[in-house]
Amino acid sequence: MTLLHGYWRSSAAYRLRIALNLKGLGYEQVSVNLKDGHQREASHKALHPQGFVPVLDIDDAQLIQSPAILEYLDETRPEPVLLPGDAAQRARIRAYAAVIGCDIHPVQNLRLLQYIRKEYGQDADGVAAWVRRWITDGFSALEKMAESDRFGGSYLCGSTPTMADIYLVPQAYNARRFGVVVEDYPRLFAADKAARTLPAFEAAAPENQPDAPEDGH
Ligand SMILES: N[C@@H](CCC(=O)N[C@@H](CS)C(=O)NCC(=O)O)C(=O)O
Repeated sequence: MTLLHGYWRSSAAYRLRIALNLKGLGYEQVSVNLKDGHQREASHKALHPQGFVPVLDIDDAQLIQSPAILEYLDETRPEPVLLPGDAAQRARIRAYAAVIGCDIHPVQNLRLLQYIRKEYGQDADGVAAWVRRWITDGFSALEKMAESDRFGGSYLCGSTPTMADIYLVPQAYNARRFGVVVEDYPRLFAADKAARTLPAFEAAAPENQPDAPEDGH
């Protein structure tokens, strides 16, 4: 049985839910309540030394780090492929993923936001302004990349959903959560919308997870 240790609102876990759904892989979810700090408990750190989600328990291995896990899934279950096309297209898809996964997402991680709040005396508005600052910066670059892309299609980097969309959709969810107007980035907005109509993305949405609270917070 494949087990996903995640959290309804974790965008890195959201990426894996989308990929598992796209590939038609069944899995059960173990909720690690980030809000209550369960990620820092010794039992979870035994699985993930950084105290993060997700962890994917699959094929008798416990895998960490969503970029590594997505590549693992694509290597072991190649259909449908998440990194399609020639080397140039695959490099472009990885570039979209890296802008989000390396440059936007890490500066809005929960532990960082908690640190800013505590050590730099920021309230919820100050923290949200910080998050918006870095999402808008990254989204402006992504929008320019999408404008100049030769790979076309309804999705972010081509005519099929790829790893680029797997990173975009959770990041766009977070953007909306913190008050970024995603419509200001027309290509990103269109790609996010197109991907979210697919059942694999819809089923992976935070509000559709078993551990999502009824009030959505
Ligand atoms: N690079 C890691 C990032 C994982 C990550 O940032 N996870 C967040 C949730 S999206 C987390 O567990 N945060 C816990 C915390 O900040 O205390 C990955 O892609 O797996």
